[in-house]
Amino acid sequence: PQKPWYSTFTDKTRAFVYGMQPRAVQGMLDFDYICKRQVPSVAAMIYPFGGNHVQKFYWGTKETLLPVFNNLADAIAKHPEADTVVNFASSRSAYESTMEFFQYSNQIKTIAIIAEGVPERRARQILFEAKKRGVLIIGPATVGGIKPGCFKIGNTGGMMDNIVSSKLYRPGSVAYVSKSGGMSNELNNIVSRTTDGVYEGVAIGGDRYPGSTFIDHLLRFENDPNCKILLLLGEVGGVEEYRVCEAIKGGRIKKPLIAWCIGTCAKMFTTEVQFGHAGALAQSDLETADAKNSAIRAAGGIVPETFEKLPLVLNEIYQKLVSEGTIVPKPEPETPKIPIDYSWAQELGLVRKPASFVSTICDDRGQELLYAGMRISDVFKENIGIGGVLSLLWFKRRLPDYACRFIEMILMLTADHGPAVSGAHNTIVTARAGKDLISSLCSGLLTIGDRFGGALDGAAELFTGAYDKSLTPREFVTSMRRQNKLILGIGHKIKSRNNPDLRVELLKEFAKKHFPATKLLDYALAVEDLTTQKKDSLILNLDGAIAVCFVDLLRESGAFSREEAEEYIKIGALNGLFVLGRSIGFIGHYLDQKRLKQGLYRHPWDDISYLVPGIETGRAFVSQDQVKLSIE
Ligand code: Q5B
Repeated sequence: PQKPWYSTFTDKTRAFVYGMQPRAVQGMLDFDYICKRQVPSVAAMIYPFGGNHVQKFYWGTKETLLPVFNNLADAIAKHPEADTVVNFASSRSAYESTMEFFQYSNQIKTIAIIAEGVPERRARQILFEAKKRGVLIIGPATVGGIKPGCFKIGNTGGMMDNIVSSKLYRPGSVAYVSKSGGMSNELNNIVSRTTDGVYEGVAIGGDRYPGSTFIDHLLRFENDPNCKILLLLGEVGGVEEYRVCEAIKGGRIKKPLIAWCIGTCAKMFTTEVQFGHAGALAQSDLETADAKNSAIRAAGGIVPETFEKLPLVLNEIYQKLVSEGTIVPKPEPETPKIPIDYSWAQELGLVRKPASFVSTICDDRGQELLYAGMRISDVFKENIGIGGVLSLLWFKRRLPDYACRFIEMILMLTADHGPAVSGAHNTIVTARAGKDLISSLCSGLLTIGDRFGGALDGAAELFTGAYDKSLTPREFVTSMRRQNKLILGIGHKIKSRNNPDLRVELLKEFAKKHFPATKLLDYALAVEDLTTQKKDSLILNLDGAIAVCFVDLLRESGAFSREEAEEYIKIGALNGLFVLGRSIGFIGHYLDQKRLKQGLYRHPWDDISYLVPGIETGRAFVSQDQVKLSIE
């Protein structure tokens, strides 16, 4: 059924929200929900960027989907029931988007324009077009309006607890119109405390050329039989209040109209004052708040002595209408429970839940990033270096300076060892296969393990275990041989006693010079003495040297308890050092290959021994038996 002309919003009103404003949309849906609306007031959002899609919102405590259209035509076609637009377009695009909506003025009957700073020329063009097409404009520069139990424009009314405390979930008898959105919140509060509540409230916006004015809304309220008291909050600047005076005098407004124009303090200034709103400047005596208050009073409106007395007057008029039987107070419905967002409830300290993650090393929530409690600015002020940062993030503590320098030394020494090692080789092959940096890096990193670069944890465990069991180096070597196991941290493909690994020498030298004790290093060197007797290449390699030195650091620096030291060996912290250091080199190899524009790598046939059963390989004929033998 056709709604009466004065009833702009009903509990069936459906709207398009123009612009990506999920918070405002959720606010509208929450309002609908506590008003017990059957259908959400937002039919769809219109957002010109991206494709048509859906977005998730809450309907009470459950979730629901709302469509987002990237063009008006689709939205209009899909939702012929929507006659209202909440236009969140910026001041730059509010004109164009509103004009576009006018093309559908056979369907769209109300447009709220939220943007501030719409050029006055544009505002007047909108106004002209709206009149021509019979579209009601609320705004620009407005929060909108609210009709309890029916419809809320965007962010009007503020947070849900505010809306509930002003009882905006059910209609009262007082309808107000103001310029200011902020002051309309104050009116919601005053009206809810002094009467049976707000019937409808509209903020027309503070610009010089609002799309609709006081009189447009007051006449709607006058004609609406459910509205019993009219409330006008005018302000300094403009002459719209005089049109209200004429309406009272002419008998077009008969209901009690309480009014106050704010800005009476302007007279205390020696010059004219421009208040917060663009239109809030008296350009003649007629436009002062005092003049307008007097005129309304003279016309028959009820104007209190001061704004502070407004609640009193409202209450008096309300009581009078109740005693006359014009207003019959309705039984108060139960205060609706507001489903509050989890994050807000948590901020208020109302809920708790066990976290899915626990994190103890870093905190990015505050103004400043914290590494294990240390401000990122202090990291630089105190110049703790990458060793210091690593010690904070890996071990959650500051380590002595020599320990930080030792960590940095490890990262530098492990950074690269040429293109021939397994990891660099893989990185290079992957880069040449056209893959990206991360894939190439990962491909290199995935080769790190017991044999290549990832022997640190194993070495630490083996040497420490043997040392703690008080095995002599010989007993240790023999027991490993008996178990047919290689000693991790021993042996190198190219380095040997005769061709020592200088990196290991540098490490040993540093540890000997700076560490309080090097018990594990000494033990490992004694093991090396034995293994190199068997083969020159069975030296304490880089992995082994880092591992034993790091155990010495964990145990002897005084920064860790014995349990912590054991734990770091067990949980694989030491391999992390090689991984981190060598990533530098792998990335270098990746960049090198890309710079050199190296093409796809294919391994040469002559470097592969094809031992395929019964097939002439071109080099030699290999029989089935030979293959079997070579496999065995
Ligand atoms: N034998 C490293 O092998 C290598 C023995 C051993 C007892 C051992 C081997 C090994 C343990 C793992 C380890 C880290 C595979 C190495 C690194 C980073 C790098 C790399 C780079 C970089 C070398 C010859 C004879 C055999 C073996 C015996 C060998 N290792 N006995 N304990 N550990 N080590 N990995 O040279 O009787 O003749 O059969 O697995 O610590 O990855 O630069 O390249 O910076 O990138 O191929 O430095 O030592 O020796 O296998 O021919 O063995 O010695 O049982 O005895 P090779 P093999 P036998 S550092």
